[in-house]
Amino acid sequence: MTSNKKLLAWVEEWVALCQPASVYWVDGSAEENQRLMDEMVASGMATKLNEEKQPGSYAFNSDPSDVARVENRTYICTENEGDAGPTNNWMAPSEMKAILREKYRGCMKGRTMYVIPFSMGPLGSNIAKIGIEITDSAYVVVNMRIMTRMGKAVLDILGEGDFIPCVHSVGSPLAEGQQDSKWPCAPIEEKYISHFPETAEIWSFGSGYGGNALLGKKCLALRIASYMAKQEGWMAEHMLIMGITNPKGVKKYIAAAFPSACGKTNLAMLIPTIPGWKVETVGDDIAWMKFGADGQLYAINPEAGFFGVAPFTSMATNPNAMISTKANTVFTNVGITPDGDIWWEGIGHDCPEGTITWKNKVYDPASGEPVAHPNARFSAPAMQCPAIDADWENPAGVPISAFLFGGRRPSTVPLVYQSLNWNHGVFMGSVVGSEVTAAAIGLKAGVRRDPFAMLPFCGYHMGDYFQHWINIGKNAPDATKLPKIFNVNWFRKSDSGKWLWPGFGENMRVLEWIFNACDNAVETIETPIGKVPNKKDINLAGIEEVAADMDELLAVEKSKWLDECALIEEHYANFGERIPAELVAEFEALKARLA
Ligand code: SAT
Ligand code: MN
Repeated sequence: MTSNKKLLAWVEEWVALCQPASVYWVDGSAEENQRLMDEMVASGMATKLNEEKQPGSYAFNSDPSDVARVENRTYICTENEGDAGPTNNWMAPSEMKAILREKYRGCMKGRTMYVIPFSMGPLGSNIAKIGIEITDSAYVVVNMRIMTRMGKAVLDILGEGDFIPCVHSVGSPLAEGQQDSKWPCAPIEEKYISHFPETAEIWSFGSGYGGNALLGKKCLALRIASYMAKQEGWMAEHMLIMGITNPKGVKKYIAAAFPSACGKTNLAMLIPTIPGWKVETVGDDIAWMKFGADGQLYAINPEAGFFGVAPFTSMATNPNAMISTKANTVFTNVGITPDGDIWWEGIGHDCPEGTITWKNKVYDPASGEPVAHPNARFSAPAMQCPAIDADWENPAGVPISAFLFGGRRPSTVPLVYQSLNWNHGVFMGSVVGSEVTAAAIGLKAGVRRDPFAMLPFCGYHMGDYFQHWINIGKNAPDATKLPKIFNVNWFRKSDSGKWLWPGFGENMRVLEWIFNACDNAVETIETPIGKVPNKKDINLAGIEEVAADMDELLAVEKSKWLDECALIEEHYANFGERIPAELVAEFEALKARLA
């Protein structure tokens, strides 16, 4: 256990409020994990998968009301409302805490309170942070064991030091003798995913799913950490990290931010189609970055696993992800075949008869209902990824040469372009967006802006966050060593609606150009929006048929960009006074170049 006074007092306080039947300090061992899995199988919450096909793996089905992050129930609680900004739900800390204290009172009755010490980042890294999550969900414990470094080793490193307190309850106490449900949770209007960035605390109530419950991930590593990073001069970003080695053996690392559903995990695990190049994965979701003594920016992946969307992941789309999930994996809301294997839409073969859907029904093709929930997930240990980078646990991190931004843009945005300078690159990140069709989850059709892919994850005012990015450039120890900034768009379509770029492993060809641009080894053509490639420098060997589309893929059309500027104007208006002057200047300069 621990003699950490703050920790012991904190646990005691929450035991008194939540009134669990017992308290258990998680040690992170394999035996403990097995015991919890066995208990959950016995209670009917978990299904043990076929030991030959999926050794050490288990499947869970959530309640149909608890299947994803709940942005409308997610709060940033700062003393001043203005500091949470226009993109976050806000409540005053004292008000939120008063509401939640009442909800937490007795909320763990009949359940075990688990105390989970965890480290975001390699144990002992100076970029890493320690959190302690208390939870009444054993499902959370077994997932945190995959997604973080967790257990006794963390307490040993913590010693008498400080930690980020994270409180979680599914919000479903059990009365004496009451039968538990398979997925306990509270109704949607009682769920609260609350963050107190100014005091570095997380209070989550009512959901057992994903980022609502595994508090190390979006809550700590992005919302709380982004605020800490601003205070302390580092960066916590919603970015994958990958290593790229060229045929000469030269290696560079890049970090990339894309809104959801743009293939971030696929890019992080890309298998190059051009000979001699190698891609290795450091992380698929979050990057924490600090400047090293040599003036370079270094990144760590604070996580230890992949919490990936299962549907449409297959040996064709992402073999490295598939292989990562082949053992010791927790699946949530996927289908289970009669022989105890997993199945989901797009896995690459037909659904076996008799498969049980995520809603616990025998699959009926006539029903029109999917087998796996569209947000079904796998939690897989990162070290099982065949392409995991040798330095993925290096406590010093890996040096970052380039940042990539991008979204799904069927028109306007070229395949790739480079920023003119740091501030211009920050401008590019601030206007990232994806085009959504009217059908998509009730949103207005058009470009949905998701600056830096941080919209749901920034723990403070987004305008101040833009300023933080500007300041990182301004205060860099050596401006010549700052990562170069690029925007990519794999999703451009022809007027007739055909994808112009093949995507997937072929994206390596764009990464090759970026790699060379980092060394100033390719010619760039200046356009009003930034520097585009000379098409001769995009390697099309083996996909010569794409050559006919290259002009269109790289085109910067003035009229389209004037329309884009009108949309950016609307987007920027949301942030009012807090848009940095540097970004206003970049926007004005873009308009002047287009005029
Ligand atoms: O559920 S998570 O927040 O961890 C993943 C996601 O929705 O992006
Ligand atoms: Mn993410």
